[in-house]
Amino acid sequence: MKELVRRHPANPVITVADIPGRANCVFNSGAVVHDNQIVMLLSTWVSDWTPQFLVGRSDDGVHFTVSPRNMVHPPREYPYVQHEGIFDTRITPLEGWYYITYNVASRLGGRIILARTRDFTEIETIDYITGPDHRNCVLFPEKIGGQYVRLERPNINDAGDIYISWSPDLIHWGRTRLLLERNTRYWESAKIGPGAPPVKTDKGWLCIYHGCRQSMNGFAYHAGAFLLDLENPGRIIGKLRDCLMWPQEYYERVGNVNNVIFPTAALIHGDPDELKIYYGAADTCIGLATASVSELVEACLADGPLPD
Ligand code: BMA
Repeated sequence: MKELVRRHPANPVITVADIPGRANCVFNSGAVVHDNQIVMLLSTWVSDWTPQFLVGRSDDGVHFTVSPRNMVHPPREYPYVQHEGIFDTRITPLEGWYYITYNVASRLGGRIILARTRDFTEIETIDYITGPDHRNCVLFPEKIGGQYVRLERPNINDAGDIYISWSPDLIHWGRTRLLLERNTRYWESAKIGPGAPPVKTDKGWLCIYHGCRQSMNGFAYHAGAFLLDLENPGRIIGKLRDCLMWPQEYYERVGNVNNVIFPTAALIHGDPDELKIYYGAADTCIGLATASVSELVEACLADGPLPD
């Protein structure tokens, strides 16, 4: 397969050196375009392994300035334990807000919280929007058929498949259906989950997700892509057979958790055919890869709804 993505030569674009103070890692962080800048809600663990969410801003999508102010405090209710963490921020622009979802880990299982902001100066926590045990959740950037829509990964025995759910108000979710099962290909045989919030294209919703294979040394995380029908996003109309990316570079292969490429944002900023894919690398730093939107869409369609 032709390479559909190109890693940015400045990778990794964000490391702990960009975090004010002392941090162990910065990874798997959601991002959006706001005021013509790329704004990222950086998921970082400071030196005693306490999680913090910091705002990073960039004019070019490559060089980020990071504020030292922690934007989110973990909930006191639900048996939250600081060393288990809050992480995996995802951001969706929707109806004038930036809606943020993130994972709250707990010995009783992870849950997803919904929060929102207008401009990243303050973040308002709304509520839990899943029970346990859920790991990743991304919102679509508009209502479809009068309902809000999300993709999610229930975490069952540390495995996962991708489900789609619907809501009238972003709080109450239902009509949950299986969208894509793990193990359609070997690179995604152990678990899959949503990555970046879906991107609207003229041919469908382009979704960049993660898929894992289990090796003798643990999971290896890859990035993949599929395309959903615009009016009925519960229908896959194209899916790449191959993964888009797998851990190849040193910073993707070696870190706090080795062999992790975890896509978290797919943004159009400037060139309308260029997708900027941000991803956590080895649970330690953040990489950027670019791809042509039209090439990705055509490649998904060419491989068909489900691979042979
Ligand atoms: C997943 C999430 C990710 C992380 C990955 C590998 O379950 O927690 O944030 O990148 O594990 O550790």
